[in-house]
Amino acid sequence: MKHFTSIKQLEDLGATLEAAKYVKENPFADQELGKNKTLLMIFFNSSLRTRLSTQKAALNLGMNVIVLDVNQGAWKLETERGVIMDGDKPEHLLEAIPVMGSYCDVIGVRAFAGLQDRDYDYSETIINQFIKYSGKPVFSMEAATRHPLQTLADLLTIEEHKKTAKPKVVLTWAPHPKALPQAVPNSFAEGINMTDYEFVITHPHGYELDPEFVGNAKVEYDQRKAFEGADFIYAKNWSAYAGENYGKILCDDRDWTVDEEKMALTNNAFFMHCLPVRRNMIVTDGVIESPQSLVIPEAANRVVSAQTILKEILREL
Ligand code: AN0
Ligand code: CP
Repeated sequence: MKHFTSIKQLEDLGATLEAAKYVKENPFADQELGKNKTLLMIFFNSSLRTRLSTQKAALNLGMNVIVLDVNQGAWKLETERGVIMDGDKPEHLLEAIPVMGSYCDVIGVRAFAGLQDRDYDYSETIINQFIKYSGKPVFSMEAATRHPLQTLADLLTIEEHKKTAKPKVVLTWAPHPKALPQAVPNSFAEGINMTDYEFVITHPHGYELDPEFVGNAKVEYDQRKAFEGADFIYAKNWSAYAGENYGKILCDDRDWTVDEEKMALTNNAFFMHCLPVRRNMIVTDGVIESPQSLVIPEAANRVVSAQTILKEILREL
């Protein structure tokens, strides 16, 4: 594997999940693989889990790790080509990228959608520039449209907890005070559509995701109806994708918070969320603290997903 920006790049999802299970049971089996190799992790946005779990995964593989927070301590970077740089940004990404590439063997990039310009975000301008100009393998630590390391951890978590071969998985929109990208729900939908699980997406009118990611999922606008018989509830907020409303919050519908009453409609479903989560907006204290909540093992699986992908990348260096 050269670059990893989408779960769809996995040739055989089943084989990758098996590889992930091996990594989980044998975290230090490949310590020679990353010896004298350097991972550079570049953050344009904040992170807790991705930062720590990817670093831990690289250390498990014997790699050295450098972390750069672009907005704290580095020169402010211009990202648009053709701009006359007379403003507050002293350096262009087009120099910074090959320079950063010269200091490492593998690059991880976190660059969220700006939510201002859909075409700019959905063409993945920033991570694609890293792929084009760094000369090194690049993987996404959440880019504008996808969060594939999260998705791989989510798929592994479902695989580990499912009680039937084809569980009913429900992706539900939930309220949040700030506009958030569609990357996590897009990527989750992309991943679930690679399985044969029953898949339902539920959200208020206006929050339809890009049809490319929705695929054959059933879209149900009645959240309670969607929850009926569900085995997994995957909650996430996202801002609007469609047309003029791109990046906007259309409603602050607190009726969509995942609570005990709605979970009672499910088949004793597990609750999942990628974190960070706003309690009593997205999900009640009672649901996230219940025995059915998988948020902690799901986050722990982020080490496993990062290590599985890094291993693949290192093998081809
Ligand atoms: C981000 C998002 O929704 O994309 C990161 C989630 C992993 N969440 C926030 O900014 C709160
Ligand atoms: N789930 C996730 O990616 O969390 P962070 O934003 O804390 O990295």
